[in-house]
Amino acid sequence: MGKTITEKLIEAHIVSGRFIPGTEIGIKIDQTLTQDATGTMAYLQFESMGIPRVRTELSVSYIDHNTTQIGFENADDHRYLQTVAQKYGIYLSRAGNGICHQVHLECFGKPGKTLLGSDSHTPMGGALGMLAIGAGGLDVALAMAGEPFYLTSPKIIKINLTGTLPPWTSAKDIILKVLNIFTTKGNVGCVFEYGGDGLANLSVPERATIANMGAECGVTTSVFPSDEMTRIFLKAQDREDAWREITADDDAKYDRIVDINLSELVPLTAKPHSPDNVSPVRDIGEIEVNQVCIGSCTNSSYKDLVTVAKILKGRVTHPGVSFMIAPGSKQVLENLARDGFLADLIQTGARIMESACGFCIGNCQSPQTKAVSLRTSNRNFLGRSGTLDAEIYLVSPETAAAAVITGRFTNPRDLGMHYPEVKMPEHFHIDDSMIIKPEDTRDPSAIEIYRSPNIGDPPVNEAFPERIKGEVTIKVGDKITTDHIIPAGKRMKYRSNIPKYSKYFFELIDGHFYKRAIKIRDKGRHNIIVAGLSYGQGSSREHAAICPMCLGVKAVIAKSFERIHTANLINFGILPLTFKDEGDYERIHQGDGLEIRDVRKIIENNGIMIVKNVSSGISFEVMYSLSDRQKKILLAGGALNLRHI
Ligand code: MIC
Ligand code: SF4
Repeated sequence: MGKTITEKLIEAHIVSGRFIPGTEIGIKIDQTLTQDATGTMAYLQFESMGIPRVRTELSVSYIDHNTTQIGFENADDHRYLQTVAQKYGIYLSRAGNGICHQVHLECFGKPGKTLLGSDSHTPMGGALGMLAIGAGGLDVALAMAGEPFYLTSPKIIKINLTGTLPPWTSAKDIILKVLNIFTTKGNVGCVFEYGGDGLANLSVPERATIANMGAECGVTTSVFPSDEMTRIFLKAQDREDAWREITADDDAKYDRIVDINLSELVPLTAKPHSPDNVSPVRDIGEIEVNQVCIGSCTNSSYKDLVTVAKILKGRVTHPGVSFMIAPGSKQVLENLARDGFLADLIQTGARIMESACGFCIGNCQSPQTKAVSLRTSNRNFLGRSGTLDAEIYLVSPETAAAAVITGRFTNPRDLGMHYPEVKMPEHFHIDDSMIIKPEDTRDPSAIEIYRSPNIGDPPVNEAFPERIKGEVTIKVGDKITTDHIIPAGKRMKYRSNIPKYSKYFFELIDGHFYKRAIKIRDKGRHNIIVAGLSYGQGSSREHAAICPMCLGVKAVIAKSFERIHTANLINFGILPLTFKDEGDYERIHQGDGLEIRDVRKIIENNGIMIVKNVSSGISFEVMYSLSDRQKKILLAGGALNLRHI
């Protein structure tokens, strides 16, 4: 029987288990990436493993998230990361060189390879025919130590693209259509594999926007074939030798096939506060726009920004709009400058920002009170911009540019212009001098790792208790994202300082959570979180599991969980449980006392788990899904504990 691309990639890397959807397999990881906000913890964990040099084909440490540098913390973290990279044989992409996913695509991605990254948008590498997966920092540290990465054999959904994009629509509209179909919940354990005639006109950067935002649907990853378009892109990057063809067999079998006719697409937007809240732009009405931000890892490629420059040439930014551009990488910025487009953007009044995450993670450029902000980024979760009552809409670069001119939400088709034709250059100007290579360091053993007061040791947990006895510290609803759980933005500089960062746990939902949790923990009782559907959407940040570990959280009971967050909870010794009867969610309240007896024994023997609500007297059954490997990790109190036993 023929094979899908996903099966081919997995089978070439499988080291344990068998590819049967729903069962756990281990795969060999060829490449890893980290970014600074998740990287410091990942490298502290790697250091604690006592391995002299990374055991991957390639590992890259990017500095792109915490580059605002208010206070000493970010700069100290950067220095730490640089010395770690030099000591352990890791490439370091310096601050200013660009956003990890864009730079990885340009400089390192290779068709057919596996890539594990401590960032949820790592699947962007799928645009090159890689199996690129996002994970918590500890899983990436383990991969750097040469250990396999474990995942559930996925179901494979083919997204069959036909037709051609009409003028004024682009890759963002394709992925917003996908989000409209699949939503942000219910896709755990699936891979999106793209195919169909519609691919013929989609360049790698366009595919990258689509693969990147598959993360919003919660899929394990998204995969594109490695075809002629891939070869053209790699050649333009002076890396044609990295190319090899990878396509699905004609008779490959998929779990589901969904057709999207590109010719029928119209400009789309995701309204506040979820990427799946999708509407045609024409249905929004001409509401006033206060801010436009173009960039992030999703739409910051050369083609995106040249399209914007051509739409805006000779125009002036509307007086009601603050207009930002953050090019995805130094390469993009430099090529825009050399080809004259940067001058056009500057003339328009664009505020040119560093090639970094910046506004996307709420690190800067928070909009005004109750602002309407149009962004080409991938997430519009409540509060992520740094302004709690701002209304963030996700749009294509074309729709963003239209609002820069008119100051209102505008269907770009109504601008009355010809749609600018933009071709990708046959060769980019390439200068990778902002990447420090392992071979640049003569004597790695002589490198002394830089440590600062903001960088602690990786926190340690105790073994999992015999029984859970504690309180529902908080009860939250559906689609709680990791941005709700532990905010980034101005708090992100404490990523290397867990005791400090933990103070902001659930800050956006309940400012008193921390004090309550400490009180319960200090009474020798456990904290328990109760949640609705799709708990832990969004980011891969393992701090959403490390901080609660330090606050004495032992279990999260939810209607359902997202993939990366589940793995992170287990890695830090917190038990993810789901309601057997979702109706029990209604019968449980914040402050209720809960008890699970013999919890270790039940897990060891695959027994039925009953939670006793001591406050109401009601008992209910919960489910857990743990492989033997995960049971060992959990019972040891986390993956690092298990390694050190
Ligand atoms: C994000 O887009 O939310 C982030 C910031 O890139 C995160 C990683 C992090 O929290 O550091 C992600 O996507 O995993
Ligand atoms: Fe950075 Fe935003 Fe991309 Fe996350 S989504 S990696 S914060 S640009």
